[in-house]
Amino acid sequence: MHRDLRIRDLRSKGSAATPALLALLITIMVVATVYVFAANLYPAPTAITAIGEMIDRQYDMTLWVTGIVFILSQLGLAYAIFRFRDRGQKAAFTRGNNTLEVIWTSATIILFVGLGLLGRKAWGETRFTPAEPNAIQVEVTTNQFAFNFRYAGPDGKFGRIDTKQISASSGNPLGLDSNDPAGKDDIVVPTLTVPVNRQVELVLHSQDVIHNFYVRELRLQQDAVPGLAIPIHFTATKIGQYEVVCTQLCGLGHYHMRSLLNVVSDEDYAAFLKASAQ
Ligand SMILES: [Cu+2]
Repeated sequence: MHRDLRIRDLRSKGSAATPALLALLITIMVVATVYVFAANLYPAPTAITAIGEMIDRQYDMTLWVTGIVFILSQLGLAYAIFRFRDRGQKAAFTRGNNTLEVIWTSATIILFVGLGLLGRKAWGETRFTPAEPNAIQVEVTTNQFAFNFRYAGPDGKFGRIDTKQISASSGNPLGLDSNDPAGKDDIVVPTLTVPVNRQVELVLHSQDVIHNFYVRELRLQQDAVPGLAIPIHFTATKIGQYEVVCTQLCGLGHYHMRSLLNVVSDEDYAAFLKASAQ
């Protein structure tokens, strides 16, 4: 009995300083993270499609939900670190709490499945809904390290491609078959020009490795894969010039694989087609 008491007295009571410091650091990290998002330090460029706005709303909703969970869980962690610090007490064994396990597992499932269901429209509109029949067709061909955009020209028909005739140095980067009259009026340009408020369907190709077509303002990003013709569509609602970038690390020149999207008025689009057809 006498010996036990002595041992208890000698046992370390622990220090409040270390857990207090860790709890404070976690709280500062939470405040700093919330500030970065709340102050909107790095705002995304304004979306120029209706689907882009839908995606932004979905993104905001996801950020709110995950933000609240992040704040509560991190502050809870800070509280637990300080509250249950070593005070020299005997450690208690616990097998956990099944009710709590069920509650937070179910809550996580409901949140993630719920967000997925809410976001399905924005996703499905570009991926599973085919383009309107009267959408403007543009073929996008990527290679190391450039984009080429092909319009069907006045006849409305894309000419045949003969891969043996691909020769960027002689002005035929896509390999338009010189024997196919439908290809004679095809327009091949390094930048994409589209009219405002008209649906545009792009069909993505790659001549070598996997590239990507990404325009931030369209909130549209799609890989171009060799051997595949991948359709995507969009309707830009704001005239302007936007950057097209490749977001796949496609080789040494990847960093300068970029082009431009010009969203123009109907008149300017007609003028562009006319000027390019010559
Ligand atoms: Cu690329």
